[in-house]
Amino acid sequence: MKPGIISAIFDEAHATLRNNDNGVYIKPGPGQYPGQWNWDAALAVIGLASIDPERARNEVESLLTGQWEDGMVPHIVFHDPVVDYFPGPAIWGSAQGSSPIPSSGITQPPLLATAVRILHEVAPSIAFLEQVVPDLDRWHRWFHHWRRFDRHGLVAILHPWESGTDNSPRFDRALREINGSESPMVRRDLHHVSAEQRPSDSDYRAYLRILEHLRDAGYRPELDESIFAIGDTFLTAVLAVAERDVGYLLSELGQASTEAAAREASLRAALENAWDARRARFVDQDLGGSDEWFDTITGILPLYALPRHPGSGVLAEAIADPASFGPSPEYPRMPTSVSKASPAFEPRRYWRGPVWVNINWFLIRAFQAAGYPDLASHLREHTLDLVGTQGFWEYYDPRNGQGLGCGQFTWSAAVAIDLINRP
Ligand code: 9WN
Repeated sequence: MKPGIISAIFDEAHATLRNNDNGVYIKPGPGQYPGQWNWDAALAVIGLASIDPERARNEVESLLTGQWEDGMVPHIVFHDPVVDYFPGPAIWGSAQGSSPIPSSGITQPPLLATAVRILHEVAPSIAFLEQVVPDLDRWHRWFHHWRRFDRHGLVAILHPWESGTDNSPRFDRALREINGSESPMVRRDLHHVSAEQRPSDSDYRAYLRILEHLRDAGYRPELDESIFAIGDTFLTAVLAVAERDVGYLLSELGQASTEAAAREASLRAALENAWDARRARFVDQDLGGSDEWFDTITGILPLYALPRHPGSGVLAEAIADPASFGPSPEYPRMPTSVSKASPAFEPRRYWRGPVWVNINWFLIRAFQAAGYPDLASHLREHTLDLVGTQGFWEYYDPRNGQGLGCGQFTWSAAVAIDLINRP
């Protein structure tokens, strides 16, 4: 890619982050997402690390202002009193609970410690680490306390929104068994994006029912009280790497990191156990007891935490395979979020087929660590070409690269900056 094109992408990306920045937090996108989302903020920090470390530090601090007393860092922190988003703070009802400011009552993939490590490596600040590392460590402990129902198993999510990959087909079985909520529901997302690119109404009714159920249980139900519980390979992999990184950050502070190392080892062991040799994928643990399975990108992503896994070769092949996740004449953009061979594949619907560049970031880092430099650098070039030709969208149609969902999207810009500055 020519240096002129790279520098144009970089400038546009930086401008996008500035435009979405309201001074307190960086919105995921201009209209649709009026709050601070958890893993979006972490990706923004990764993008800003090398260009505006002070702003990146403030983003971390902002997100942590929403940390609950028990350690959970919520998936949305509502910094603004009036929010044009459904479900907003009144529905979550968490302002009266153990949250210091209005927030959702669930969490999201814990990428923040990794983001803080990347930031620290570029722009070290021990004073900043002293301030935030204990909170990151507390959040990680929260996962082990509340979400390792089976000490040897994967980290459980209790709502599809916790996965970050909301309407992925991997949740279809569980959602089918949930009676949708009949509470008033305003699909504000559809004011911004066409319905065919978003989760369905019946998905939303189920999301709302699970929310209500969790809210009634004070957001801390026992496993047998949960109407939705999935051991999530992807979130487990993100946490395993984040445990490594919090261990590193603790050691920068001269503190013992043995507990973080033990937690990391136990998560890695759970991921090893989640490898399904027959399917050649990492497979979620459906705590509702079903083995319905779809071939989704999250079956490959745990390589990010286990780069030396013997399955790495098969996973690399699947990413490049035109019949599954790789580019084909009809679908030249890659990788699709669901295999094209899967009956669940829908090229334009959210987490059921489109290309997501935040996912590409995890894959690039995974294949670099796993010793597939050609694949990693192809994915990197392909991703930069996608954002360079189409702009920074939330997700992309694999048939023609058309941008879908929300435009001017923060994490797509942040990923581009990181891929440029840390190739
Ligand atoms: C619900 C903000 C978030 C991302 C998620 C993505 C989407 C929200 C929504 O947007 O979810 O949390 O309203 O659809 O699925 O990964 O963090 O960008």
